[in-house]
Amino acid sequence: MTVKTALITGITGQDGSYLAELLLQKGYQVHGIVRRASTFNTHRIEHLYRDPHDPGACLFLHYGDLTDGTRIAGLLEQVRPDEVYHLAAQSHVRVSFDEPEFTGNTTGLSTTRLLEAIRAINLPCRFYQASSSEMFGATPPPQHEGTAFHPRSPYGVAKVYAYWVTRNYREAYGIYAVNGILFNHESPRRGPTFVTRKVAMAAARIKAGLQDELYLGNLDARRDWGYAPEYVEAMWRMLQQDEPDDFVIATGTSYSVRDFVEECFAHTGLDWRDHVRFDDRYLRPTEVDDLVGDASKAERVLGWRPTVRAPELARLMVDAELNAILQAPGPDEPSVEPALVMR
Ligand code: NDP
Ligand code: GDR
Repeated sequence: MTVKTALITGITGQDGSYLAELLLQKGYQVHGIVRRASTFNTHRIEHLYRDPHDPGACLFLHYGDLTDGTRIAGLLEQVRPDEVYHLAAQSHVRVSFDEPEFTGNTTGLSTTRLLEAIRAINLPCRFYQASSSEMFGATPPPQHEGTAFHPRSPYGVAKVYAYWVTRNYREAYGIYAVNGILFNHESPRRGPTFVTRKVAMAAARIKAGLQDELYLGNLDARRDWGYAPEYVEAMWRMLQQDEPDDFVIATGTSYSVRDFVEECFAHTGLDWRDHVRFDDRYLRPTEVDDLVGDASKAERVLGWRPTVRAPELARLMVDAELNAILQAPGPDEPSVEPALVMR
């Protein structure tokens, strides 16, 4: 049996780490692109790593940055993957208002860099684009594959560009390129500045007596929150179809930020109103008010169905934070991690 090879951009992120786990379980050889940082950024995939000299090693990491087209093309040529999962991005919506040009370059133009390299070297691979419900923005729910886009942030605008360039390379050059239009999905590995993780961490820390207050912005926004490990399964299924197509992935339910906060605090036996304060720094110049995805096409074609919804998600994220506090290293124990990309 031939071993399939996958290349993941953004392997050090939330989704990249779960996807790497899934593909390794399925017997893939997995290559990941990691950007060089002055601190270690590989903590989410450390548990998957084996020394590359080990004959059983199936995970290989390469330095690279989305803004460096020459390097991206060189890596595609070197690795020659069967499947490319393009997950890397400046993925924070609020930050995209502060860094709109950088966000356009990384979140938008990087998709063209990858697709153009695939076209130029005539690589017969399948390509997954991490598209987002943020593309729907101001268009009222429920949102599905045919819903008009009305992005409300530089991030959303960049994702619309990447969506269309993915479709264009599919139509123009026959590349097997798909858009997964994923609604918010969370986990204990979520970045700590996204609202779900920020709230789960704070609820646990307040319970443990490590902090007292939590500052948040708009509590009225509504999101369709799912569980990240289930969403990476959908990414993989999209690349196993006979024909390339685009799919919405969502739970079909919506909760407000306030609902999520209430669930997290109630799970620890606290009243959120005693601890949550408002800070307008967390507001966005334009907000996305209400997202509810209709994933019926994914259920019909991919056989994909979510099982975890926001209340359960809130509880499992708070439990993970409480466990992390219990297991935190003592003052004399080392807390450094190894660097995984060796050069
Ligand atoms: P994360 O923010 O957790 O991960 C982003 C990844 O991109 C990290 O590995 C990061 O590296 C990498 N990255 C950022 N900039 C660069 C760069 N210039 N060069 C190379 N790598 C870079 O995102 P998620 O895992 O949550 O999301 C994955 C993708 O899916 C993103 O494109 C996101 O926009 C999109 N998406 C996410 C949704 C969600 O709810 N999570 C929903 C819909 C779409 P580092 O670790 O060094 O920071
Ligand atoms: P979002 O996620 O913008 O939907 O993008 P985020 O968790 O940042 O915000 C969700 C909602 O919560 C409100 N909010 C706050 N948000 C943050 N981050 N911090 C706060 O203190 C706070 N207070 C209130 C926000 O205003 C917003 O309405 C995520 C990212 O993963 C994108 O990459 C992805 O494409 C979309 O989900 C789908």
